[in-house]
Amino acid sequence: MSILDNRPGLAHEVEQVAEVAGYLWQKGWAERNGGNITVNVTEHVDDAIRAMPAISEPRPIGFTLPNLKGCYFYCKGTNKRMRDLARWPMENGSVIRILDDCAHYEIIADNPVAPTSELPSHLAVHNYLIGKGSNYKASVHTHPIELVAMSHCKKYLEKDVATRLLWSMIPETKAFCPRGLGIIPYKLPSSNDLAEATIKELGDYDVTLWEKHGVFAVDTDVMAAFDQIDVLNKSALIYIQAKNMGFEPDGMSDEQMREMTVAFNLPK
Ligand code: 2HA
Ligand code: ZN
Repeated sequence: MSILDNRPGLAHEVEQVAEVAGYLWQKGWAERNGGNITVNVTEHVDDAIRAMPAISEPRPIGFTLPNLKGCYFYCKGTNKRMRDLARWPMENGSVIRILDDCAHYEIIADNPVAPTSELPSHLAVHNYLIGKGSNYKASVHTHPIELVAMSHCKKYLEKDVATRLLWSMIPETKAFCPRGLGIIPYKLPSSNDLAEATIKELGDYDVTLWEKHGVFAVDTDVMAAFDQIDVLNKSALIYIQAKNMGFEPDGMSDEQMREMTVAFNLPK
């Protein structure tokens, strides 16, 4: 028996997570247990799920997150591999219920797999998204090689320098990542500082670059969040290829960027 049985909506969400987990591994962005994914699945929760007994003791989140009252999340498991999650999502992740105090959670299905080490930052982000009335349900953290490499250079950590460079490599990047790439100076992984800095940047960006670590992206579903990271990293690859060929790429001109921004009705 699985919580996914006879629940096509919920099963689809988890299948999408598994599909994206496979992509992260294939791209080389998910070494060992690297990266994590959480999805707010509350809209798929029925009375039978609400009545399901916990299969773990209540555990502290580390924050009190008032907007998460009554919410349920599918979370990648801590220390689990994306490449394993791709095949067995309910053995390498679990569904959790936020308790009414909004400070604790419990695991309800299918197995007592402890959620990701980045759970406090993921849940704080979901709390923030709900608070601002966003329809975003998914957050993805991963280690895309070329974007992380760029984060080792101070020049690309200045506000919107990387965004403008990456947008100018290929028209699709601004079209499909219209809010650009926010930058977060290095912070200890899993720390509250990292969570707070991420939330601050998500006011202006859907994708943030954690210096010398990875990216954190949010969107309506896990596939859309992955796509935003993928188009940015594709641009980074094009930039690096040009540099490897021995020249600095011209990039699209300001006029070409303006023309496209108007034609596709993108934010300025
Ligand atoms: O979950 O990537 O930042 C493993 C990580 C932590
Ligand atoms: Zn990480």
